[in-house]
Amino acid sequence: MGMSDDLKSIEAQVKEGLEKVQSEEALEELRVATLGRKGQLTALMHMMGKVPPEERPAMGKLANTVRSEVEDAISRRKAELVRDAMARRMAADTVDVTLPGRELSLGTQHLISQIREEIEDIFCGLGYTVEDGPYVETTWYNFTALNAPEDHPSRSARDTFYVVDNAPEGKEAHVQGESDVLLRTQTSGVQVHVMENQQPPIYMICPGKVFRPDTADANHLPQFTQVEGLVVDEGITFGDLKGTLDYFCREIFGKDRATRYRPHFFPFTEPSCEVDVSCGVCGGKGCRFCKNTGWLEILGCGMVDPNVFQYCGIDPEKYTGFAFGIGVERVAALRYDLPDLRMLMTGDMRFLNQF
Ligand code: 2U9
Repeated sequence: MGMSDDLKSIEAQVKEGLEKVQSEEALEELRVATLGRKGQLTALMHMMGKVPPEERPAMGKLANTVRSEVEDAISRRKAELVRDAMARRMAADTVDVTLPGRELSLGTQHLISQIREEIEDIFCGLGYTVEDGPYVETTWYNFTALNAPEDHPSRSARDTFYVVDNAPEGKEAHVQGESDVLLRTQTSGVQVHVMENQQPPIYMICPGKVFRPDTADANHLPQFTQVEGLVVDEGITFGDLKGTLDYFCREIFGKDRATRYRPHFFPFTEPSCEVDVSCGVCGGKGCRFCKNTGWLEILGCGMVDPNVFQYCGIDPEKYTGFAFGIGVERVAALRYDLPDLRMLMTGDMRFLNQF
C-alpha cells in the first residue's frame, strides 16, 4: 500500500470514528491519536522524506489536504458535541416560570424581644443607656453588693442555680457556701459593674435573661427576662422615681391606666414598693383577671440603699438614686391576657404568629 492509500485510509478511519464519538473527551482522544505528536497522521507526515522526490509535491499536497480535512471534521464534530451538551442542559434545567413561587417565611421577633425593645425605646427616649452583663456571676455581684445578708434565703441552692466550680472530687451537688459562682437570678449585677466603672450621673437600664430553680407553671419560668433600671445623680428623690415609672406605665399600657405604689421590702432599696396598674379588663372595678382587686402587679422599685452605694464605690452622702425591676414575660401576660407563661417558651407558631 502506498502513502496516498494510507492517507485516504486515515481520513476514512477518522470520519468513521467521528460518527461514533459521543463526548468531548472521546473526541480529544481521537484527535490526539490522529494529529498528536505520536498520532497516525503525524507519523505519516514524518515519512514524507522517504517519498521519491518527483512524487513529493503531489504527495505533500494530498497530505496537507487530508490533514486540513481531518482538522475541519474534528472541529465540526466538537461544535456539534458542545451544542448537544448545551441542549441537554437546557432541557434538564428548564424552569417553569408560570409555576406559583415557593412562599418564603421571613419570621419576626419573638413577643418577648418585641416588648423588651419597646421598653428599651421608652427609656432611651428619656436619655438612659442600655447596658449588658454576664449570665454567670459571682455571689458578690448577685447578692453581697446588693446588701443581701449572708443568710438571705434567695442565696440558697433552692433559689439560685450554682455553678459548681469547686466541688470536692466525686461530689456533684452544690451545697450552699461551697460555690461562689452562679447563674444570675436578677440583672442587678450589671448595675454593680457599671457603678464600679463609672461615677454618676448614671441613667441606665439592663435587659436580659435571668435564671431561678423554679418548676415551670402558669406563673413561673426557670428562665425569664428582666429589665432593671438604675438612676444615680445628685438630688434624686422618690418623686423622680414615681414620675418616671408612671410615665413608663402609661407608655406601655395606655393613658387610661392608673398606678398604685404599695410598700414592700427589698434588701437593695429603702424605701421599696411594688407597683400595680389598674386592670385593663374591668377598668379597676374588679374581675376574674385581676382576682377582683382591680389591680395588676407589674414591677418592683425603690430608692437605692446607701449600703449598696458604699459597696459599689459611690458616695452616699453626695448621691441618691432609684432602681426598678420589670418582668418582661409578666408584662406580655398582662397585656395579652395570657393564661400561662409557658406559652411563651413552646415555640408554637400558631401562638407566636399572632404577635
Ligand atoms: C442595684 C440597686 C437596686 C433592682 C430592683 C426590683 C425592685 C424588683 C423584680 C421585678 C419582677 C424582679 O423580675 S422580677 O421578679 N424586681 O422588684 N428590682 S428594685 O434594684 C436594684 C438593682 C441594682 C445596684
